[in-house]
Amino acid sequence: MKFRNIFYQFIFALVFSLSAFSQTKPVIQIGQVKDVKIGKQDVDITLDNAFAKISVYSSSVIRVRIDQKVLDADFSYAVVGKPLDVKSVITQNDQEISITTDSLKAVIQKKPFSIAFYTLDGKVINEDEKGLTTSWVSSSVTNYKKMQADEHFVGLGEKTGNLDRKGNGYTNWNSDVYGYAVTADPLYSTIPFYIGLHHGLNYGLFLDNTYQSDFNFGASNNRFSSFGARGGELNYYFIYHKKVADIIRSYTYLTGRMPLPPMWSLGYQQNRYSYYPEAEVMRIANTLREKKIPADGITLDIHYMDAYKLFTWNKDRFPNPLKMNTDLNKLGFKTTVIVDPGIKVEKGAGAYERGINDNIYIKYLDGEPYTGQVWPGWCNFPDFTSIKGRAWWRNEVKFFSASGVSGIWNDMNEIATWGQKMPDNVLFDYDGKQTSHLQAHNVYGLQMARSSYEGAKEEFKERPFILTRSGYAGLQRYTAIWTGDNRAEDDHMLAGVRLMNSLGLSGVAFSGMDIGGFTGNPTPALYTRWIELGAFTPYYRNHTALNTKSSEPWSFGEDVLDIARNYISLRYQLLPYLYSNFYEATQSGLPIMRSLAINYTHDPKILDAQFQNQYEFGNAFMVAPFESSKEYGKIYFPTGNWYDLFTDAKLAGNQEKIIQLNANKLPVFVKGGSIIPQQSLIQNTGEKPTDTLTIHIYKGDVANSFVYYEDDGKSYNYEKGGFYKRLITFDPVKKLINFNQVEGDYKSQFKFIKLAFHGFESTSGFKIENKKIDYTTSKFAWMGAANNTDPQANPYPPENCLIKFFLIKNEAGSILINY
Ligand code: NBV
Repeated sequence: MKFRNIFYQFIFALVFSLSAFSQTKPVIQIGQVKDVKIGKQDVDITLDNAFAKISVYSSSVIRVRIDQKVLDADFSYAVVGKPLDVKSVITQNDQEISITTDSLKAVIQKKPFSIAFYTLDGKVINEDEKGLTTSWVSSSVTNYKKMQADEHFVGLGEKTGNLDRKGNGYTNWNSDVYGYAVTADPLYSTIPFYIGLHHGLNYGLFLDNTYQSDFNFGASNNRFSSFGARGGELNYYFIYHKKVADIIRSYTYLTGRMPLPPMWSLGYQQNRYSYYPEAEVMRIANTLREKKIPADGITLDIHYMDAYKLFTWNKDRFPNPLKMNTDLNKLGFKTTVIVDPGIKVEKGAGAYERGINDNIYIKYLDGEPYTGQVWPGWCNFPDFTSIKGRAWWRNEVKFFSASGVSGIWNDMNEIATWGQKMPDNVLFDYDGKQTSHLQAHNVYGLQMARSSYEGAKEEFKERPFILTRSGYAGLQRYTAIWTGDNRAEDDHMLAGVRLMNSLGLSGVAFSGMDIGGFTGNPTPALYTRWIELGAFTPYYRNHTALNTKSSEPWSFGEDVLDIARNYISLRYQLLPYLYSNFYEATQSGLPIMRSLAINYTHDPKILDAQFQNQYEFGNAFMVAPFESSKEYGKIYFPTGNWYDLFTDAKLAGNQEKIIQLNANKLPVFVKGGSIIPQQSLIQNTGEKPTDTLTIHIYKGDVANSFVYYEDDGKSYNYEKGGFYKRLITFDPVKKLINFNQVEGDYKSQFKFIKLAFHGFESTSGFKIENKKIDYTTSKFAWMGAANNTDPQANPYPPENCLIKFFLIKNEAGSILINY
């Protein structure tokens, strides 16, 4: 029976594709529904000109697959989440098929085929443009959606431009774009996932297709938004939730979430192209320590290699890498090294020969490995889309563990070669489904980063840090990403913020940009602004190109150094807050840098270009970045109540306010209701803070909570219960603060909790479980006050900032405080 079905399907497909070939029509429409097979959670549909499968993945996620031929076996480099067994009611009549879950309804019109998604109370969330629906032009497939009244779009990964993508079109084809313009497209990575907003509704749409893909959000048209790819299936996931945060949660359910990073990777990283020889690396590390600039990472760029050959050290520059890295470790630094995919073609050379022996390079049809030119000269490239290619690379990674390296930085993995024109006809294994460069290009970087991650996980003693330039949807499972070769210009600093916010909306929580700019030289003012801002980004790395001036924090004079030190110090004090936020990202996929589109989605002001660079850092801080040249800046305060981080000045929500800008003060505000843990200043994450954790509580009007998370920051013990986690809630209506019971068996490094209350002028009588306790009022200097040498450059401690605080024991059981 099954065989007969397959046979008929095959004949049908054959006749159909022959007829498609003979058609001379320039555009082939999907046509009408001819046959429907309803399963428990899915529907198979045969159409005039295509085959489709619609399946329920969860009550909020519906997957649509459409192809001109019978659908291939399911395969994805991005999606790891399996469909959940959920209630779905599927019915049909002559006109339509309807699929209803607990949270949405999909209606498929039969003549012609089109899909619409509705809320359960009948509002249109998203619908095919009925005249255009789905069509093919040669092998390119495109789905056209009706542009809803006042519809806006955010996300789509590493994309330049405005937060609101309406009126623009974008292409996904991973590209090496040295010193790119702030309007350039495409850049290095492909994440074909966006979020649509209209009428108070929001949905996510993820096109899982690795060919070049194109998105049109009403660019030169007012009829539709569209998405499509140059080949392969139209394979998309439609996600509907009431909150954008839940859309990100579902999207990262599908594409996976980041693993817990090592704590050191949240510290400050010092980098340049390139630090060498060893003496220079040690000079940089020692200077950071001497100048009391907290730091955890040193990064080695391509000059550490012997003639740029992968898996080698230049022995003149680095005679004993293991010793150097061990010495760095003793100073509290971890070493990250760059890797490129190109393996130099050189008879007798170790890595090259091992690659030939294991037959892992990408090839042409005639069996000759593809040869392209990069740093070392002519190179072959491992096929990271093959099991054996990845296994080979994982084994090569032993070279780094043997040299005491802690992080791997994957560069040039778009693939970048001189000339930038890699031939279409190079073949890739694509995990047993051999394909051409056209389909494999956009996942090459992802698979390289994956191989580095898996190799490092096997070989390194502790959690590795992986960084990549190129990637595809799902990259967060293996790696952090940085935004490549930006320029030392104000608009690049701001564009970088939007790039990272967009990455965050697209499932990537761990991102960074070259602080100070890669090409060119920043003015001291720009450098100052950038290094301040960097403290409020997930990956905090200063980097600059080969022929630029020095860019270490001490290179721009004493005033800049003081400010840089203050903000880096502030970052280190906020690590308990930051690490808890990273933990949250591992659980929910929510980013660290949060575009205001996440929490204030339907407030039209947040999409206004004058406020689009504002973002939240976790749930507590709102950062408002401005060009370094500006003297005044207009900030929008969304609903709620806000505090100036440095003065505790109160600011009402729902207002625009012009503030004076000051070189030594990044505009950062705290949301009323926030709960922020802070530790004492340390110089690197290997150093122990004092035994007291300060928890700042800002008076607000609505209840809030914070999941505090702590573990050893380096091992995998947390997987076996080696963590310390507790929910802290603050309910201003009930006037209650509750430290819930601790979960996990890790012993917190903090014995005491110092509660610091902001904005509570009129309170009195704090009680812990009926036991009245005293509290003191004090001038409480936090944030790098220890280094407050130059009051001109340093706004701390804040003047007029009276914070009431008291100290309690950090007990495992729940602690209830009322006032
Ligand atoms: O390896 C050198 C650089 C690196 O510093 C940079 O961060 C990468 O984006 N790399 C590109 C190679 C090309 C530089 C012109």
